[in-house]
Amino acid sequence: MPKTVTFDELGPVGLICMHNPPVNAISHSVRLGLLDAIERAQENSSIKVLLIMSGGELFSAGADISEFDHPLGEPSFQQVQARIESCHLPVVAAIHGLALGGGLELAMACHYRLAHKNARLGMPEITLGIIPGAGGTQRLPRLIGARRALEMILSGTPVSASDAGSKGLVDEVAEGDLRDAALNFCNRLAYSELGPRPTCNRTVIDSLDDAGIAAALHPYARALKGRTTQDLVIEAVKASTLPFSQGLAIEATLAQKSLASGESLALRHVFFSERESGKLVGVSSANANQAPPAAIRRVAIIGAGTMGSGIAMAFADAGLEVLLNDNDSAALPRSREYVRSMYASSVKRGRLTQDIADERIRRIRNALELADMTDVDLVIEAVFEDINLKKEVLSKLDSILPSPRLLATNTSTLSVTELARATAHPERVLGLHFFVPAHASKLLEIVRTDDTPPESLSTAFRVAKLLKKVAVVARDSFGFIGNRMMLDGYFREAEVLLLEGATPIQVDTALENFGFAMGPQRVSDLGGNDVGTKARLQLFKRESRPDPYFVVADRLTEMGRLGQKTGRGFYLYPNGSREIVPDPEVISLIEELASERGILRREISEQEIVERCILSLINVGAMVLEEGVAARAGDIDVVWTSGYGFPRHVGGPMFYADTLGLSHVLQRIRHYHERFGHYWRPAGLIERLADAASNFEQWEGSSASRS
Ligand code: 3H9
Repeated sequence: MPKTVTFDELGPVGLICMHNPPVNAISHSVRLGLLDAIERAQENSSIKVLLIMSGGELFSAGADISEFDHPLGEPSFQQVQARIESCHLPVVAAIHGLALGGGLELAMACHYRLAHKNARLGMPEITLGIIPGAGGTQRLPRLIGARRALEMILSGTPVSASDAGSKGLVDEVAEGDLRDAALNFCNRLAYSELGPRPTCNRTVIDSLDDAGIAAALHPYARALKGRTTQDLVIEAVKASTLPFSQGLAIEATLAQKSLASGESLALRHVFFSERESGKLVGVSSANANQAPPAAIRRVAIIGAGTMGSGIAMAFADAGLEVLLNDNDSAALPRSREYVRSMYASSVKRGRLTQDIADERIRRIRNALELADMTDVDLVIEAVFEDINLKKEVLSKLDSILPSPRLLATNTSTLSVTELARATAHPERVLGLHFFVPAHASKLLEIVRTDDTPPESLSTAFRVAKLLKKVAVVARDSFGFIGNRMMLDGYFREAEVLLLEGATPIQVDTALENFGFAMGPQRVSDLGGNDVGTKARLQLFKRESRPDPYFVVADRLTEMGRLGQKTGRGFYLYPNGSREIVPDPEVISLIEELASERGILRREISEQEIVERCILSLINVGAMVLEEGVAARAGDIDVVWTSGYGFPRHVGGPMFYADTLGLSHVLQRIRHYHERFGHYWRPAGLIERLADAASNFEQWEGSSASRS
């Protein structure tokens, strides 16, 4: 087995180097290697200073998260760190790339820290539902103060090396070659009076009061809604003013509590599912080069509407050259104006400098003819959702662009198979389903057909990685993964609940309390009720659905109540405000639609609203899975947590179903099936798994899911 930690003697410097690709996670073997190297160095009288560095792209991404399901093997982080801190030789950490979580905690246990100017340092544990449990909540306040430590841990976002330097987290920021700078630093240290400088012996310069805690929490109030990890973080950081060993013991108890929490299990599931979803089913990372992706440097976007312009921005943000084409002569200048205004607003909010915005705008160039597209690596068509128009554009592109370069359609409703087969090379046409706003939304659904080979999927995964989006593959079908579950499950149930007696605000509040970023009716109003109506009309050309199916939303569209953009939809938005105001007229309309269908309205509890909306989401999700539209339950969870506002800390609908227990899920679905009939028919997969006392996670690991 390759060694994950090496030790070299470089004059007075003992160089300990971590080599644990891909991210130098501090797994059991690394902890063992570190301890062993420190012991060896201590016994070597010619060594005066110890230097800890890493090979590869980054210092360390922290603890090995895959070890969290079992008790961590010895030596523990604490044992390794105590050994470093008590070492009679000064120990220096030299950081490049990233030092995250346990990686930064290791560096903080060292006596001195250097960071390359491009390095970033952070404590992302909160994003995994845990607290920094390897001394981070005790050492960080000793280095930068309790208030700043709390802010950094709550944010979960890394800081730059220069920021770390000004906070006192690192002693020196190095330019140029880090190894040279670090050896230079160590040589100076070896011949100076400065010796070991244990962080644990420092005192915390400030303490946390209620006002400080409230101010630190404020920016994350939305992100942390419904979460509990932050309470454990606060308790641990408060304990940093106690003697070090006491604080460390409190941290250890709280860390265990956080690791065992449902929130952490769910967030860790999402973390690994997001990485898994960007891989071909049945192809491990090691074998991925069997289907090598094509290089992507220049792309072309056809269709310069809001979606096409957003996609162009996504590529420009990623540093690619973009050609934008539209057959409407007014569309290109309009798009340029839109792109400019979007970037101007980013500059105004301090997210970009004007120079960077200008550079990105320059990357998007207009192309007046489709024939200009010959030297691009990928074309995405985002023209009007009309099957004949899209067929025409794709087959023209197919004749212009040399094969096997990828042709993608951004359709959300049409048959990708039919579009692909309109060209001479259906194997190179697939769906890239972006979500609005395309440059900012995290999810990219990759829609494959029966003709799509692994190479095309690999290239699509590369596109997602370039754009820093999470990719999920869906088989071509009605609504793919996300919209099918939204329309046939979640949103449909929300509409039926309206007909049965709930009000829009009741439904939205119930689901927002469950943890959704926004309730379904607010989402419809934001996106435009007309947009939903048009999409459903297109989808019905593939498959129809029986009444009642979005009768309220469609009637609102007919009435011109399109949502926020017209000031009226499910709610009123007086004077262009984004704040919702319930409208009695909408209730009357719902009553009328219910009475036309003979539905008796009644009081509906919040619990019933949540249960029905979430169970219907799970039920349709199981159908999507057994039909092979999604390859993995985890893929569905990624779609819903990254694209549809499902709370990450609940893990996604399929993970949540496992948490509830599938026999309970089935029993409740059967209950609603008896009450409401056919559309609550339980998915066969849920029945089979519940009968076998199994769950989605176990099914995923079995061969049944792959057949
Ligand atoms: C912690 O430190 C707890 C301590 O406080 C207390 C302990 C007691 N462990 O994301 P990528 C894998 S908690 C194990 O695609 P990128 C990942 O699964 C930790 N595996 O690359 C993937 O594997 P595969 C706090 C990890 O370049 C591969 O590495 N740290 C870990 O887009 C490549 O990952 C964090 O939360 C890990 N820690 O992004 C940081 N990290 O190839 C989590 C990654 O088999 N990591 N893997 O699919 C990240 O944020 C990103 O991975 C990183 C690289 C930015 C580092």
